[in-house]
Amino acid sequence: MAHDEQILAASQKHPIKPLDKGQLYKYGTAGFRMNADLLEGVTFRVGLLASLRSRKLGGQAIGVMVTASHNPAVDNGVKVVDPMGEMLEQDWEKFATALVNAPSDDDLVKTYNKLATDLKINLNIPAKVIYGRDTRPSGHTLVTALAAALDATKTEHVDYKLLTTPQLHYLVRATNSEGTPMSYGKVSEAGYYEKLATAFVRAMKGKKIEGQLVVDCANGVGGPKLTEFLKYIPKDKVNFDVKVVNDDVLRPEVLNLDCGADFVKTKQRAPPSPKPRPGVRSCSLDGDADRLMYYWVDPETGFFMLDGDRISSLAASFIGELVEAANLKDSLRIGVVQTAYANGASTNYITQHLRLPVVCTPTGVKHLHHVAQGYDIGVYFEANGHGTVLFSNDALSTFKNTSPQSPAQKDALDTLSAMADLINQTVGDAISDMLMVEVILAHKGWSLRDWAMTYTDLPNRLVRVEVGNKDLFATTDAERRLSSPEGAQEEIDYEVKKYKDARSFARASGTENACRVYAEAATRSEANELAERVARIIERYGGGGL
Ligand code: G16
Repeated sequence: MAHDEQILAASQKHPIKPLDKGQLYKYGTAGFRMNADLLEGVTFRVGLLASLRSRKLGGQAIGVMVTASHNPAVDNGVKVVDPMGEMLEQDWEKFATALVNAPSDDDLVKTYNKLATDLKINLNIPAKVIYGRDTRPSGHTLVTALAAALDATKTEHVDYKLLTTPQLHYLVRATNSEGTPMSYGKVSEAGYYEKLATAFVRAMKGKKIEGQLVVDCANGVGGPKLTEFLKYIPKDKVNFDVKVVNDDVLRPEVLNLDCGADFVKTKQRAPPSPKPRPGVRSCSLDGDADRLMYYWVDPETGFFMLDGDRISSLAASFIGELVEAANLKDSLRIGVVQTAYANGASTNYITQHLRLPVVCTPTGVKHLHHVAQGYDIGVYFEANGHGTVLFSNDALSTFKNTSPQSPAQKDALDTLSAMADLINQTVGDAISDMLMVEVILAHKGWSLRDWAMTYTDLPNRLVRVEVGNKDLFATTDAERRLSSPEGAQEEIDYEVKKYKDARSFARASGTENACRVYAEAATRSEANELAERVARIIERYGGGGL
């Protein structure tokens, strides 16, 4: 049964807008992301893709998240989630791109049917898609377009309305694993909170959290969701004193504005509002609560940030110690995955001090996640605070089935099991990661200052460079080198050689209309200078600044 007429009629109501200068829409680092005005037709077409994907996978539920995460409020985005809560399989990104770029409604129907034929998809079997959105007002229009595509293709759908991105990932996995031995949790938002709260209490057994934690929610969906989650923690079991700030979701224009994880990471300072209280442990989420940054303002030395690299090394060291205490060091392989943005000092600390292998992948959690799955325990974080820790099924059954020979070994096994439930296994999750950090600090009896002492970051700088055409830039070697335009990499190499312990690279962002330049060097002023010089090269090769 084809859906030609229904798709044609519905598509006319949610038309695609052609891009300037014949450019094409692209499934980027995290799906389609751009000014929300361009996205209605895109989201409709992503709905077609999601229904095809569900049918291809025997009717399993596919997720669609409408969010532009760290981007400004005027942007929005749409991305697809696979049945186990992972990002859409990369082979399918080109099918999404083909549907979205079909020039007319007739072409769209042809492309849809061609994909069904080529991929041997039976259009008569049931399909299911579940979806959610962040707090951006444009989300309403976009989910309406999405639902129209799902109706046109006779796809069952569930609208979970406002969610953090990781909650949607959780719900996709919970839906598809329901009633199986691998059930991931109850299929509801409350089920997510219950799972996290129960695991948090187990992981905190016998430990205490020191002082207050101030959480900046970027004025995004994480604010109300964190407030809701906190109600699930039994006060008599864990005393977790959290002050939620920047949780205004009623004024859309303040989303990610001068606050949030991306602001903290790129500006390397605390959000100006509310005025930071010296010495207080603080963290920031981003607009859809999948990234996390810790920091405090020291009364003597000023602002200090603990980013994704720090969270990664903290998690790897703690889990490594637990695995050792559980006597499982020889049976479980632990690995760490980073991107080129990882500070060189963190990579050295992990390889030399923790003695764990590190793999570098291109930007985008979809890449890191995939590599981390190759380990029994795979720790992956991007420097921007996006990441998680994955436990293989083998690791999980080892924690459960090992008979402890001592109380210490039992404690380690219990804590490992609790951590595996606490840490979101589908995608980086700022709320779950925050709980993980709090557990580790409590177990180690550490303040943020103690955590910061583990190693010294190389001074670094990240610059956003607007260019005429970012598509001119292509990379190689896990984005550490430019393969085009010709000559640009040689110029970068020439600049890098002038500085001690320096490293720099440039790449086109997959979520913003800009390039990013990263530089590291022995001193702060050298890192800044190198970043500026490389930024000028990129501007010149990219067709001039805008
Ligand atoms: C998304 C991706 C991240 C990526 C970030 C920036 O984050 O999920 O993996 O690091 O974009 O990507 P790019 O440098 O290509 O713009 P988020 O939090 O915005 O969804």
